[in-house]
Amino acid sequence: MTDRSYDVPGLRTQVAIIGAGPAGLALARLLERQGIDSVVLEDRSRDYVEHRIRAGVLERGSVELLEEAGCAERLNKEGLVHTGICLQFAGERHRIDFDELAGASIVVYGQTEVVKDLISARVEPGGPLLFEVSDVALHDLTTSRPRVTFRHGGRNHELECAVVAGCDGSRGVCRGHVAPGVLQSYSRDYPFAWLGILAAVAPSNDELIYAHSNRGFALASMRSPELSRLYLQCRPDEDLATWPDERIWEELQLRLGLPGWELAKGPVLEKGITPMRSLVFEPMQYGRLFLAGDAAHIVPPTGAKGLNLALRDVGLLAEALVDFFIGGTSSSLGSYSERCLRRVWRYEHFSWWMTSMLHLPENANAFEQKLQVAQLRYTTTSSAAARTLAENYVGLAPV
Ligand code: RFL
Ligand code: PHB
Repeated sequence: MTDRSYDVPGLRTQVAIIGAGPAGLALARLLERQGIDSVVLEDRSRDYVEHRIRAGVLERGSVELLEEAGCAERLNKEGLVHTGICLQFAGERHRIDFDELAGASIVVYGQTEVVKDLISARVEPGGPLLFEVSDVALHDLTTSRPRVTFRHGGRNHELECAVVAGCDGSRGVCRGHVAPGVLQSYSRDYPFAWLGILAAVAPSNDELIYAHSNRGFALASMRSPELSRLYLQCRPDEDLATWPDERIWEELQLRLGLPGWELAKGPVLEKGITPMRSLVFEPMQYGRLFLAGDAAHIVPPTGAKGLNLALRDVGLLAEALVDFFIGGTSSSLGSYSERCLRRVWRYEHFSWWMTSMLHLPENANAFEQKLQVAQLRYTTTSSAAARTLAENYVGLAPV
């Protein structure tokens, strides 16, 4: 395409990064620290991106990547280190000890905070990051000089680059620029969703509780010593209006409560419904376009893997781009997709397994529920099975 109607020519960079979510922002920082230029284009406002409530669990590998990006100071101060989680079923609560089983821990720190830290590290030294851009389009991806056209501040712009990083999430535009027939998609939709709340109340338990119950799944998580994050399995077409706060607390207590253990309630600050989906696009490369994070794959949130996978992708992409721009070799870029997809499929399996084991099956199938309880009992009583969960959850499973 040679559309030359753009009136502000001349923008040039090494890597054009589309999307200022965790993937795009972390990639920009990792490249910046290696002296590689990038421009980040984001279609939402800074305020919107910084307050979009999503994930909350970081693997040690993700923490290390954020340290490498020079953005972990507040995370290391305020993040809550957890050495295990609880699995609850049949009225029993069992602990999976990550420290003992996998010699590792996780850190609870909201995605909102990760994004705020990455944005301030980018904009304070004046790194190019444009919010509220529109009409992003990619051109000449199969040449060595791709271009990105977009609108910003009421004007058309054109950005010349050597590589485009498609970090624009599951509803982004980058994937749509891959030639027809190149991408293969693999997906699974689940017959349920999560109703999530953020509440101004101290967490009722020191660790996360994943609860299986005959009323459906529930999860008690947190954001800080003063903020709880809680989820309930619901239908994908559930109407949020039918869930006043009082009903949510009642249902959470029914699914998470145990004799002598009550969930503490508090003002609900935010609520929303998250659909559940497994989806992978292969390959994650097309010419000079490299997809990363949710733009290439989605996992259901039960394994807490979406954010971690997005960061792992850009860790590999940053290394490959260093080899390309500084080392002058393109072999790491050439194997980027294949190397990412190994971890992607490991995490797809883990997320699907956790989801299938913990959620009330369609039509409350009694046979499947019995299998779930048998699997949960095995996972909490066999050290081999518990280790499988622990290794995957903390992110140490071989890929
Ligand atoms: P993101 O975070 O979606 O960031 C993509 C960015 O690209 C922007 N964008 C565009 N920019 C320019 N031009 C365009 N045409 C653009 N189109 C989109 C978007 O505005 C956005 O800023 O993807 P990234 O960076 O790959 O990060 C992935 C994680 O955000 C994601 O995997 C997790 O948050 C998934 N996820 C959850 N994961 C968990 O582990 N636990 C959770 O509780 C959890 N909750 C969630 C979630 C994902 C959700 N989404 C995507 C619907 C809850 C929700 C609602
Ligand atoms: C969260 O705190 O938002 C969270 C924690 C664990 C999950 C999913 C979400 O598996």
